[in-house]
Amino acid sequence: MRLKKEKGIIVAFDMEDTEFALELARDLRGARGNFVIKVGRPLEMRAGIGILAQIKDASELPIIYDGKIADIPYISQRIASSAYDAGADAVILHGFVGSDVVKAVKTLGKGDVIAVVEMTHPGSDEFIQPAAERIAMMVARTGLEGVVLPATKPERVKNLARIVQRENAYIYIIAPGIKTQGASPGDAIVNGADYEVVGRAIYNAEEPKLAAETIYSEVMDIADAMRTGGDAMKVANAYAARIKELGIEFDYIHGVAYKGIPLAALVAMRLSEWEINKRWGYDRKEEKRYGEEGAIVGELRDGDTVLIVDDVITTGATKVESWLKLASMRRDVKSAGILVAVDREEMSDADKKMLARYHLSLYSILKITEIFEFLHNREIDGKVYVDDGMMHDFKQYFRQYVPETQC
Ligand code: 3DU
Repeated sequence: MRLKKEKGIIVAFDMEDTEFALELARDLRGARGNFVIKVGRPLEMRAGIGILAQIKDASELPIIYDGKIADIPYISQRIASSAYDAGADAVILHGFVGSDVVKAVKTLGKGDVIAVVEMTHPGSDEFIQPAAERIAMMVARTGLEGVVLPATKPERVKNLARIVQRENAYIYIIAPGIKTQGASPGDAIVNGADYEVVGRAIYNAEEPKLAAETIYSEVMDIADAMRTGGDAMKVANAYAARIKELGIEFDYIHGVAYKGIPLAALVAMRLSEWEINKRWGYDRKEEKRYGEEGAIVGELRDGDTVLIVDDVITTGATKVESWLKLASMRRDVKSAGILVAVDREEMSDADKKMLARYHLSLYSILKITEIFEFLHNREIDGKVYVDDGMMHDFKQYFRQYVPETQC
């Protein structure tokens, strides 16, 4: 079973409890979303390499053996060969060991080969990052099926994805570092990754299957809704209509990186068609030291009233961060509030107080409960997206994770 080049979640199985691993594998078999399982060394060392076949049988999903192989060609090839024989559909090796190792594993021809190009941890900047562009080029030229790039460094994902895909358009990109290591679901995918890797945020969750499905839906949200020009226009229409309906007054519309960026552009454009012609801009994630100044792109002026747009709101922390940046750039900047497509209704009282402290009123087009109620047992294009089972899971999730005051 080869991995397809498509969007999905790779669930990292780094737990040490074999029984729990098999239980989660069984659960993922029927989970809603596109999932792959990656077995790491902590589990393999406890359970033995036979765990690969057991997990594959239980889940019926593609299995990656993440041995992060980094030895001489002869030994690397033997490790990879054992993993394929044990049921792995793909193996992960380190790219920094060089092209002879990469080729030795590739010539086995027993399954996909995925190479680590750059890593998420700070130490990766010491030796690996300076060589990452060259590693990327080498692994893509060798014809490997996949590469690993760090989701915690979106600019690096963007640059390195461009390099590998210039050499090989079919190569898939997998990006770890989601949630526990700080990246948000979707950050890597909007920058060119195909799969995002999630470990602890799933297997340490109270309900791992539900956590996997929730993260999958977060990854797929607005990027998916805006896949074509026509769809993007519908989304922009909905934002612009809501702004008019609420009568929000503002001078400048700001898109929070990353998903807010196209939104700010599209909404500003749509509003201009209704003679509401405003300045707009967006976050620059990495500060530029020349040319256009610093942290944003766009013309923010002293005294501006700013409307912030983004796709969803969970805790509001990224919106506050964006606002503080804008407020520190110009004098007397005022807030017109935040407009999102979906309020996930997960904000705690402390989160709400934080928004109130900065006078950031929250507006949304839809609330998550409204979406589920609308979709419940409703057939759309021949498909029911929210059946009774899913509604039950959603309510359970809501009861468990959403602060009391909102239930
Ligand atoms: O942080 P998490 O628990 O979601 O696990 C991340 C997984 O991705 C874990 O299996 C780790 O070995 C792998 N990984 C990185 O975290 C960072 C890298 O640069 C490469 C792989």
